[in-house]
Amino acid sequence: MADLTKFFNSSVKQTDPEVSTIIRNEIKRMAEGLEMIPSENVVSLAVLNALGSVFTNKYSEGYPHKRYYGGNENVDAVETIAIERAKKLFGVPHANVQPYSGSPANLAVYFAVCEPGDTVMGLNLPDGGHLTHGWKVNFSAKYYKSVPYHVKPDGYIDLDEVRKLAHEHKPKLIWCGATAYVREFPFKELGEIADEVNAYFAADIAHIAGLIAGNAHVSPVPYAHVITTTTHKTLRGPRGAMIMTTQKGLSKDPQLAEKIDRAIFPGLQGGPHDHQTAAIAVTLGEALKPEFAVYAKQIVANNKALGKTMMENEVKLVSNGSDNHMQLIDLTPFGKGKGVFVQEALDAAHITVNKNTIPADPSSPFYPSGIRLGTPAITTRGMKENEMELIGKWIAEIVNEIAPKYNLPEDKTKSEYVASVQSEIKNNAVVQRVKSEVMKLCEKFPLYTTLDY
Ligand code: DSN
Repeated sequence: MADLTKFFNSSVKQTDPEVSTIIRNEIKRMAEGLEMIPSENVVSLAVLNALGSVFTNKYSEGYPHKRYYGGNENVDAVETIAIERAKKLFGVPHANVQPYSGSPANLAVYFAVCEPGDTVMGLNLPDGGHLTHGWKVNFSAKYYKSVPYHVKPDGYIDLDEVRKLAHEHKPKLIWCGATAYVREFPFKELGEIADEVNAYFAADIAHIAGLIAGNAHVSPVPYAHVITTTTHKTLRGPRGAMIMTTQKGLSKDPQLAEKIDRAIFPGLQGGPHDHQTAAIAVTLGEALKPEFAVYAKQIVANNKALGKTMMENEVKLVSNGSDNHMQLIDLTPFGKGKGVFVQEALDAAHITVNKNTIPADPSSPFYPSGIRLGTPAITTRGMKENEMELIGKWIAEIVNEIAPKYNLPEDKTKSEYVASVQSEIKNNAVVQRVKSEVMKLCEKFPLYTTLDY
């Protein structure tokens, strides 16, 4: 293995061998495996450098040129660059780059436009929606009245249901966005429904921000009032988030951008993470370059090739395919709650995915009946359609080998049963063979090609 630790880890190695070893192990895990969790990516060395910069030492409550602390001239400069680049990249009049991550960004939207008890609508979590869009255990359903909408059996958002529920419940806020949705989001149609009932329309583009930036997915900017996104998924930046207010949002409420800013600080957060802001600025600079659009389109092309190969090899996909960067494998033809076994087997073969609910899942979120996977990180490593065919076949082999073999007990012994079959799954001959093929492929596509190591 190339010794990436020389670049990433030399100071830690000198002072803290224990943590250094763990970092080294994580570099090895990433380098020798296919990262296919669709919300993850591989950031550039420039982003890593900015994230590991001295900006982590600084406090800077407030916004550029309006701070509560001294010594912020460089923080002002870098935050201003991040804001201007976000505005340019997405074509919006206002951006806030301070949210610590996606959930706080979404919380800030509620804080800005709703009062506790107001009605809100979002995609139901088991149908692919996000916790913060009104799932029952989250603040978004504890402090607001949540009316979830669903997808149809074909995997597309049920717009007739959304319209019916919106007219019946008159929500203050309607969310569009998801963690597990494979079709293009109907921003225009949902924006029209929100307008019919005078609701705010918020597009949470966390998963697809990079696709939108690279013109590989329709943009919500003409239709939404406010847009939230994380910066670490397809956008390929550090962990972090942004909230953008659109011209439509400012027309509905000229104070909206100010309300969003005040919701983040002083409403919810303290000092911004300036090292994160610097890394977001670098990320947005990268996303503004023409090669980023090539990357974004390749993510989608790779995902289509992957889906096609899996389907040709007897793997059932939710919605029979995908428009974006992710696929959802439906394991119900093998029984219910099989996601845990297939995740375990793919992990052992160095293909990292996550078990996930599928629409109308007959099992539960902890023991779901699906697998979520996608192409952002492996596309960053330079893989193309030919590699997707190989990977799709390997995944299909493992699904067809493992899913029929193991059945989750109905009673409370589920976790004991899963633990008892772990080592058998890991040592399965198909899993072991795929693992060695995956490792050979990974050698051809190093994690960091620009590094001289
Ligand atoms: N955890 C993120 C994801 O994996 O999609 C959503 O918050």
